[in-house]
Amino acid sequence: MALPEVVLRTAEDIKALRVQGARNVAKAALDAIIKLLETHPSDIKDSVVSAVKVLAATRPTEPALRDAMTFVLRKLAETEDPGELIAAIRNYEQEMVDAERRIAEIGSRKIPDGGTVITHCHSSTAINVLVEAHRQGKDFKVIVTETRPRYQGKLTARDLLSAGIPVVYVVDSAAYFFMHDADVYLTGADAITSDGYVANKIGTALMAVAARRFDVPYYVAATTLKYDPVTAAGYWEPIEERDPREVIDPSELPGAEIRNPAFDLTPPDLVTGIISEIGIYGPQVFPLMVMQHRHIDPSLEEEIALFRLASGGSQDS
Ligand code: RUB
Repeated sequence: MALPEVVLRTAEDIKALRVQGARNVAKAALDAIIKLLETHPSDIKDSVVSAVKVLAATRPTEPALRDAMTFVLRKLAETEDPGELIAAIRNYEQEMVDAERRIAEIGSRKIPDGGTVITHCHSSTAINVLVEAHRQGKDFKVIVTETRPRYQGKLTARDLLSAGIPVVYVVDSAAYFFMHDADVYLTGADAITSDGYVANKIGTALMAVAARRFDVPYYVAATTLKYDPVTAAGYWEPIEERDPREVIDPSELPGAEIRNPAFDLTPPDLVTGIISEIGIYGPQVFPLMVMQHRHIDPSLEEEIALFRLASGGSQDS
């Protein structure tokens, strides 16, 4: 069936990074489903399932997006009443907001008054932590890396400046140079695997290595939705490889292979703690806490089904 404009437009916006950051991506997908239910309230089953397939496949390294879409499918199995579905989705979105608020509260305690924080990319969750620490009257500055190739660091710098937080904006390759000025390295996360690896914007792991070199603690601000349950079933966290033209016009380097991985995986031994809505835990303990907190069925049937759908079965050989 032909999908309504709102779903296709949202999928395009996510793919083109006009909507970016794991939380924003999951919310945009849920909002598109709400719009679909509002505008096409009859015979919803096929249209919602098709929308979920398209939206879940927009960005592969996003368990929060997949969790949101799994939630929609689970609710759809319970009710096909558009009003009830919309209410359930709004409730899920509110839980995401509440989780980020709790993370901001917990994480703000790790921001040193009079200190310096260094961050990478654009994470709503990490920014909330910094804004909350500032709201409490803590005085600190944030070193923000520009985050090539798409310069998400500019978004972070703008958000922090508009909250009144001093920003030092630097190129990615200056991260080592500035790391020894930092008291804390703080980022968000796209995915956390069952063995404690943290997927976040490319360059995050390199900065974690630098942080370790200077004994700077590395905290990851992430809701429990970032835990990727399918990794416990042996699937690899997929790493999205984007269009090489984001890096350089290939005609400038004829013959060169140009690669553009969007994320890297920081190993657990470089992560001090994951700041989540259920508390701060080491990356090895975090998966267990999430499984308990979210009552995830260890068979992972629904999660694996959507993962296979979203990834086009790329790991099923
Ligand atoms: C964004 C990114 C963010 C995480 C977490 O990458 O790496 O750190 O998505 O964001 P991209 P949040 O710009 O490629 O989406 O904390 O907002 O969920």
